[in-house]
Amino acid sequence: MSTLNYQERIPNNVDLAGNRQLQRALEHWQPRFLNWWKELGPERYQDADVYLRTAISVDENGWANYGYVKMPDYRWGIFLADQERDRRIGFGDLYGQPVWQQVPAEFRSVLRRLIVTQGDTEPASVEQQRLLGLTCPSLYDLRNLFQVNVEEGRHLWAMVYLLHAHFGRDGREEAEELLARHSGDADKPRILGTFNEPISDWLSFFMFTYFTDRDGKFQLKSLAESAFDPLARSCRFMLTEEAYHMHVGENGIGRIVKRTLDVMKEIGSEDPEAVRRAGAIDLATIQRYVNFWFSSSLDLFGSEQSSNAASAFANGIKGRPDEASFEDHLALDQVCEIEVPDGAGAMRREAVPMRNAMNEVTRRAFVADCEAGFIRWNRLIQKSGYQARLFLPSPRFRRAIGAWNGQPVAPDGSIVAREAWEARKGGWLPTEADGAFIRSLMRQVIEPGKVAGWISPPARKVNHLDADYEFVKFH
Ligand code: BYC
Ligand code: FE
Ligand code: FE
Repeated sequence: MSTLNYQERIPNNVDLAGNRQLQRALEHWQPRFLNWWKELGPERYQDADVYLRTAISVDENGWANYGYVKMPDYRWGIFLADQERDRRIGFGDLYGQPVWQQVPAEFRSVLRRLIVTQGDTEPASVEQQRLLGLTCPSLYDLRNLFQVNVEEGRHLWAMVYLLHAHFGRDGREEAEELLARHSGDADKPRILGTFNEPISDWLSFFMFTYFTDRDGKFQLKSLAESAFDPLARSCRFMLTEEAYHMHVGENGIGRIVKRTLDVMKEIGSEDPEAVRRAGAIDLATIQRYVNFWFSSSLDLFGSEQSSNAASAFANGIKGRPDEASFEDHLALDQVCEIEVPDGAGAMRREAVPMRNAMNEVTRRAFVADCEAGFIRWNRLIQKSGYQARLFLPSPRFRRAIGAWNGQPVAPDGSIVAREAWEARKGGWLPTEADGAFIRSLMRQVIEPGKVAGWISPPARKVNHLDADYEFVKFH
């Protein structure tokens, strides 16, 4: 177990003190990060004391440290999972060779691009969520939001460390750019589509943490296999934080569903309008938000067929999630069957060399992982005696990247006429009216123990503390 050094300006377990030049570069970036945080991080609450968890070591028990912190004083730092002795490359053409502690010159630009793309999503999500505190449904949820936000801030630090430590001047410039692009900015948007979508309400926040943070999980799992060992170790530690973000999403959606079911019982009706009049979110609207965020998150995996992905795999740069669970780590003579539109309004199957289909392999692992929450939520619905079910739409629905980009596919996966798609999309995706209704529910509740009417009280505790604890103290 390695203990983190908290005495320094930048807490770390990478012996920053032993590398003065790197330390100076990061100390130069630190005030810029803080300026960005104060300007584009959580609105209004920079002064509040927030009951936050801070990692004090990189093993499982290192998370036990809770206390009140003002967010700008959070100990953001650089933590890598412990180094594995004699670690070997686990896949691709270089299988079995020792991993790299330095970046090989021939892979420099592709590694930089992956690290920048990963790094870009972290501050993007903080920007997307910056106004949510103003409409939090409870102090408990407000704390959870801020916990997610500071950890995404740390994920940015993780990638900036790699850029500074291993990519010289280019890396330092990229680190500046990570603070210069902004979510939704017309001139300098964030790199990936989903990270430019507004998250202006808490239903969207829970969908985002359920689906989009889960993309993070699978991308980090793929990068945790990388032959570039510092990247692999960085991602392994980030994954411990990611699990919590997805919990926030799963529990949040579960609490919304539970409240909706309670209201349906109370009023004796499943009618969406009646449910809305009673101040809860009807299941059909929840489904439309699922359809939106799931389809958007699927695009984050890239095209089904990608030569970028094939060469990243061949060269040991990016593996499959849980690479050890596969039998053949070379993936040379295998194919992957994918579905593509046949150009005549139907679907056909195509066999793609496995290495070129790595994005699809990762996406399928993601889709399977998304199911767990639905089983739980549908059990709640079933137990309440209702027939309705929430479901994942077809992965071909509303895609903007890959073979199905722009194809008129219904949530059940069938290809429909374009006019039919346009005519029916209001039943499949959140409408303006849905957005206005959801926003009308978003009123801030900050009395300890109180919860807004559209979501049921939390069933889980924070560090053994009940839901009426004063998780955030205002000044
Ligand atoms: N939007 O060959 P292709 C997280 C680009 S989430 C816009 O199929 P490739 C988090 C692509 O870049 C995890 N552009 O793609 C969650 C490429 O551009 P170039 C984030 C897109 O290279 C919540 C072109 O299209 N981490 O951590 O195989 C809160 C051709 O595509 C999109 C990563 O993404 C899109 N959706 O793979 C906070 C890991 N999709 O080269 C944080 C790092 C693709 O033609 N990134 N394009 O200019 C990667 O591994 C890869 O870059 C991708 C795409 C998986 C994104
Ligand atoms: Fe993250
Ligand atoms: Fe996350």
